[in-house]
Amino acid sequence: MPSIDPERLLADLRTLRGIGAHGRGVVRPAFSAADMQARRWIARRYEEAGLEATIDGVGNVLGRSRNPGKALLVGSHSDTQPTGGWLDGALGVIYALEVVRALASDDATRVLAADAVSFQDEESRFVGCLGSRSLTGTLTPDIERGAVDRDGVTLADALRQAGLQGAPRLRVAPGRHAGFLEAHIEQGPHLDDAGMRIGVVTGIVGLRGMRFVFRGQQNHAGTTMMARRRDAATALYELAHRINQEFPKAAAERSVWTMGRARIEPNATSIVPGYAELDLQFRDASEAPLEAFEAIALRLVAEMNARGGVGIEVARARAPIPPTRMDEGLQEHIAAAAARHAPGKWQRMPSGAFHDAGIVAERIPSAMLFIPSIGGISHDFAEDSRDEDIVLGCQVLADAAAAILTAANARG
Ligand code: HGY
Ligand code: MN
Ligand code: MN
Repeated sequence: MPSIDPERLLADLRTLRGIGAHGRGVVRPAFSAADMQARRWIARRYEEAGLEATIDGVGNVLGRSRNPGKALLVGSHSDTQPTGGWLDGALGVIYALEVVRALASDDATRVLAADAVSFQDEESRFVGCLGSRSLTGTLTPDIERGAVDRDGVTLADALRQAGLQGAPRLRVAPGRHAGFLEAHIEQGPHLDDAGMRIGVVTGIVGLRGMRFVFRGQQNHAGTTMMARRRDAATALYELAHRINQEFPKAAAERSVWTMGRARIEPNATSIVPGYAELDLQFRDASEAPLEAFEAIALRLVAEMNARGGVGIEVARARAPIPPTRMDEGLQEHIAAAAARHAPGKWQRMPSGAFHDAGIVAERIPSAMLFIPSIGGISHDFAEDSRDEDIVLGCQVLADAAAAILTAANARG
């Protein structure tokens, strides 16, 4: 079986960490100067590993193997959240590079074709999983049209600033890939709490987002009597409170919802706010709770609008991501490799985070491997994993990749 090079793996992860470094964390939002610098570096590393590297028209970096036969796509994303951890996405991107090099250095696997990829904007600066949607042909004009970030920068402007506008956008070649493997940090506490070292992902949550816009009347905070107010912020607080009251009644075991972005204008202590925005995001492993949450939110808005005073509009805040099952056959290869390298220290589990694999799975059989996140922390500069778990995860992925490709080529 192929052997990874732990020092080379850790060195490349640390080099990538240094691009956009911010204390212990990383700030490398999609299309930022740091993001594009990282992508150019990744492309060079792909070429040095013998792949044919391309940065495409939405910023995906694809390293295509020159070997014949069925290929395996391996990778993740190298863009980060505004306050990103150093491993979210980066782990799977560098694992893919190391798997390519490990396969190439073993006589039994050097002929196998592993393609490596770093997807763009998985973190939803503009469109969640923009790159994997584009590569798999599920990025519709409707999703792309009007994509704008939280500072009002449009996707079109970001593409222009990154020098990508007009560059060809790559698509996966139909029938080329036997599967897609994405390794990722768990970003939650389950593996770390259980003392487990490898997670074999069974499914990825689906996600929806809604944006509520509140239009009231701006006025003086001292002279405007309470009965006459049309306070946009008070309406926002009421809706948020009622969502937190009602959603638990429709929640399933792993349902989550977050209201992590709000805007109150003019955001001044002596002014009754006339305008407010609230973003709601909710996730679950199946569609039914997502449907129920959306219906509850719309019902609450209708009830508040019927009272008058502040008008509430509902807009789609992001392209929905459906819940996705991971491919059973690919899972078995990851599980077999985990049992070999971490006997008794691996488990099957769902993913509470969404991932590019959830998008790619619509076109190519996909599977994921997790390593533990220390304390379950992620989307925070404090995100971290133990070196020994990082190394173990990559070796398990390399074994699984070799087994999948060997079986795929044996089938012809
Ligand atoms: O939010 C997520 O689940 C992913 O980490 N972007
Ligand atoms: Mn991620
Ligand atoms: Mn993330």
